[in-house]
Amino acid sequence: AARGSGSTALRPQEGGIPFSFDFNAFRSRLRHPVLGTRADESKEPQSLVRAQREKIKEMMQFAWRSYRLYAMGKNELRPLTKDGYEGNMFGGLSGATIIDSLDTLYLMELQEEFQEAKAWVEENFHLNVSGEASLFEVNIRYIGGLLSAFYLTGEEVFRVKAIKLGEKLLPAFNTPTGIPKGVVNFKSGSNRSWGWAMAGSSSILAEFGSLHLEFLHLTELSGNQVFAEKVRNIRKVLRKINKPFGLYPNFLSPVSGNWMQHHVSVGGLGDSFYEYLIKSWLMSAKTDVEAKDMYYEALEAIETYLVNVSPGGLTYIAEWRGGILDHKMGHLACFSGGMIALGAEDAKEEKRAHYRELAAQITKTCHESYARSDTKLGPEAFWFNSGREAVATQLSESYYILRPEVVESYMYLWRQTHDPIYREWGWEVVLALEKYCRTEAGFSGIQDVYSSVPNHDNKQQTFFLAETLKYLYLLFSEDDMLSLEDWVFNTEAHPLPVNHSDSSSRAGGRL
Ligand code: DMJ
Repeated sequence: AARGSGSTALRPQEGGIPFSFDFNAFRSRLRHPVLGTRADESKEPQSLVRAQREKIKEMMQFAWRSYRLYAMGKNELRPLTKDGYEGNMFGGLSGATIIDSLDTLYLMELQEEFQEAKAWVEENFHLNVSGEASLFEVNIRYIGGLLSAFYLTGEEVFRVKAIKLGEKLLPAFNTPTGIPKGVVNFKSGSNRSWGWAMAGSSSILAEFGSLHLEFLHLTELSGNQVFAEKVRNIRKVLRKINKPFGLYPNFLSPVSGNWMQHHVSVGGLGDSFYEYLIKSWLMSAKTDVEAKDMYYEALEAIETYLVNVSPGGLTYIAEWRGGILDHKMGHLACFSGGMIALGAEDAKEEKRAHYRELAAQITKTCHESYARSDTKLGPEAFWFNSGREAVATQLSESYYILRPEVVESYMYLWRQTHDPIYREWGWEVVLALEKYCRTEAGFSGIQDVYSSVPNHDNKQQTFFLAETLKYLYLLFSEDDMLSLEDWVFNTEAHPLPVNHSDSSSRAGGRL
């Protein structure tokens, strides 16, 4: 327990990491208690909000218990067939739902369930696997989940496993530019790009652009500079490269360092790159000025070329293909309302109110995509053309897979404005999830949000427990629970601490 009150000794087979992190010192630097002060608990007017929070906690407990009953140790639960599913993104790693759930269970004070999850990580989370893994998915879910679990609890097992898993990802960076490829082979240490990424020639902006937060923390917790060096190099390449109209295309060659196609999107393939710029600035306690500048420059270009207002008055962010716009927004792009709200406070003074309003308008549009469906859940993509607005135009885009982005934006907008509309909208989602996605054995996505007879997809996605339920819970909690002064959420909603300390006194990398 040398590392502080929360730390526990490791079992011999886990091995140690020859570096110590002063957990108590870290905790003493936080501005707020992690779970907040709960000043509201005794006040009568808060009882409705408390009941709503309890309901969301019950949903988490149900999702967890269903997973535990039918799929414990597998990556995901299939609630209709009542079994588990491994998928092909994690290189043979198991328990993605467990790692993704740790911090949500902790936050909701589901202590028994948290202990079950922790025990599984201690006993059964083995890293000696040999498959092909997505660098991005392993990073945001496993590394992010383990890092948060460590920072919340001080339990050494999470720190050690995060670092060891991080080391297994490093071969992805063995490319001429240092821009990592999307897939890493855990056995051979070889890497490759996704076959669908410009015929296997490209790395994806959202993938290599969403490593910065976690990798700086890996350096912080291990004392090993290699992680920080890898992501600083990515930043360097991106800073230098010519950007068409200031925009960042989604496909980049890791060999030549050139863009491979001029497709720009704040939704899939681009999304969390922008998110990690503003969050790098915030996580650095506002010292990473380069990230801040890159974020606001990118946002200006996005506003100039991609943001539109529909004839019906809905603000949306279109996708850009070499100058031609697709007037559509993916569900994934709906995180941007929250991101723009989060970044508004540090914009130039004359832009702050404008960004707050833009964030509110985009979030309103995303709410419309929910409100215009029969289930009150939103489709995977919605269009603004041929007289239709904020609706999907084909069945193949009409599904809802328990994604978090819309409630994520409600949470940030609530914290910024305290406008009750965001809790109202969040509660609409809770009711819809209960009505259309809850099954006898867990929650499932649905294939058509425009049909009130649900056709379930038989998948309880890990991000439902990591993100959707966590953001809903936070929406109905006080602002000092995981205060945004102390924490940034990675793109899988795992909280990582802001670096409040003087960087020169740290043994690890500068966050
Ligand atoms: C999550 O894994 C992350 O939020 C990621 O950034 C995007 N996709 C899913 C949720 O929709």
